[in-house]
Amino acid sequence: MKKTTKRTITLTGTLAGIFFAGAIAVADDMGSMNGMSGMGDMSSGAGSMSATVGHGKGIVKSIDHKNGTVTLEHGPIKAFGWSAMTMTFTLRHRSDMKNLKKGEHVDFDVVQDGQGATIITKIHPVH
Ligand SMILES: [Cu+2]
Repeated sequence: MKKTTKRTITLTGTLAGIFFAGAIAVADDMGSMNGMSGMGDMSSGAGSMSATVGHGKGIVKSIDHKNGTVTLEHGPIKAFGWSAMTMTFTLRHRSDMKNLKKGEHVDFDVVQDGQGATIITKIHPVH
């Protein structure tokens, strides 16, 4: 009789312990899930910023083969809220330069690297 009571108490204690541990584990999971979703929001926000691609049309003003840049007089680029202006872009692919000539009309895609540089990822003459 005494033995049985003792075992029952021990068993109950163990079950309570498991349940308690389980409850903590669930709480931990929820905490980490919240943390992850928060980080996910942050990283997706930063990712979408750097992944924003602007589309523009312009005229080639000059090409700098040494530095791999091209200066364009370009129209508005809606994705970045830019108005028309003349500016210099870095070409992601230097091989694009050989398709460009001064005075030529071009279509281009541009991204910002987050460090002040504007990089043309695609550019081709419009005929
Ligand atoms: Cu510009």
